[in-house]
Amino acid sequence: MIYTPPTLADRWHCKADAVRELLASGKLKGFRVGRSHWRITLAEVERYERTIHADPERRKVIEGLDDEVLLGLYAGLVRFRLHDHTLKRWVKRGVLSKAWLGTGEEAVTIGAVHALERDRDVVAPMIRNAGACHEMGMPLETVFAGYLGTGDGPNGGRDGHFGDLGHGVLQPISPVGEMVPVVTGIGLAFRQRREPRIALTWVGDGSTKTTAVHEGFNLAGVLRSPVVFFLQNNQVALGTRLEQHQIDGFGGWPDMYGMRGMAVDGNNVLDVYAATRLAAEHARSGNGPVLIVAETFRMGGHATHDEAEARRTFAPELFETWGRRDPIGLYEEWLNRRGIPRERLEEVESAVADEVESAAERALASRDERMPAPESAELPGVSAGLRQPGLAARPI
Ligand SMILES: Cc1ncc(C[n+]2csc(CCOP(=O)(O)OP(=O)(O)O)c2C)c(N)n1
Ligand SMILES: [Mg+2]
Repeated sequence: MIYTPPTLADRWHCKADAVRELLASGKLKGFRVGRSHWRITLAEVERYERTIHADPERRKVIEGLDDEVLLGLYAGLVRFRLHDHTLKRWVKRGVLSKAWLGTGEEAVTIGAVHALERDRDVVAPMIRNAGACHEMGMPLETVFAGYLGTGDGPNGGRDGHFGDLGHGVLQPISPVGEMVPVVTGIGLAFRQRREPRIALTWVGDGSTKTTAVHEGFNLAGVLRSPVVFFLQNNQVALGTRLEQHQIDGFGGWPDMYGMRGMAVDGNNVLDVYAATRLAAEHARSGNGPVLIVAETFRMGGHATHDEAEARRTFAPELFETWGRRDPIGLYEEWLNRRGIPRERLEEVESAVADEVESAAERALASRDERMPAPESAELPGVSAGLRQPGLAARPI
């Protein structure tokens, strides 16, 4: 049975009147409606509820959440999706050449970040976790300036990878998996300085095939580094499906590295939140690292350039199955059943849509005035070193 409550997720993904209204009001300028098969079902709503009740410890955490936290999680999910929509729009309009999106996987990022002590913990996002930037407190306008590569962006327009340590966000680097040993080291530094802080990073299923991941997991396990690792299994790495690069799932991995292990429904923001809270407590109290395996699905391409190929990578039914598990639609339904009226959710949605829209407009407006001078791409010290004759003459 197809269940079609008037949720925000539905309005984004099918041609409902509300979308036309939002478009007419100018709030979602240039927004394109798509993926009409993203419909949550009653069976999935019930499954969502069962997941929340499955683990007594996590259930207790969820039952203790007040409306402020619940709506904060909701706002975070909406913000992340609209952040992605903005990037997609910019690609369609030729503002950006391509963008990497986390659409459909938002809960793994938002639930995890909200469970941290955001004023002292540190995160290292990968491309699928860009929402960690704004949820850790980086202003959206700065984030958008980062994509535009303008001088007012987080790294002065030097690189499309950005973070801000002031907000506890490490700047990612291109080789996947390399953040695992880095956060392990950061965790060790926290412990040596006796600071009650933890580090958290996400690793894709494909990235688990890199040496760095195994070195980092092993080191973290052996030295009991206070780190929470998320293994974000979205069933694919670029164009390689999970079963082409992994045998028997990841269930045995935490034991293999001597870490506490947890498995979560990556499309259930409450399950992710509760598991991360427990994992963070475990790591913060000196009990060592935790590896959380989150099952989710990449609803689009690796990036905006290969959407069509991605559609051919999996059977169409798989997109339908996961479309029925839209993390925002299901959470809206859960919130509503818990007694938060739809009007309240629409207010939050509307406020976040305004916030995203005006941040994007301001970032775009500053683009022409803020293009960095070419020489600003040099990093003091580092770039100077590369210019030294001895180094420059030796190709690496
Ligand atoms: C060490 C390394 N190898 C290959 C690449 C090219 N690359 C970028 S993303 C990616 C796929 C990663 O898949 P996964 O870890 O599952 O993350 P997902 O994209 O699914 O979120 C690859 C192969 C890279 N950036 N770094
Ligand atoms: Mg993957």
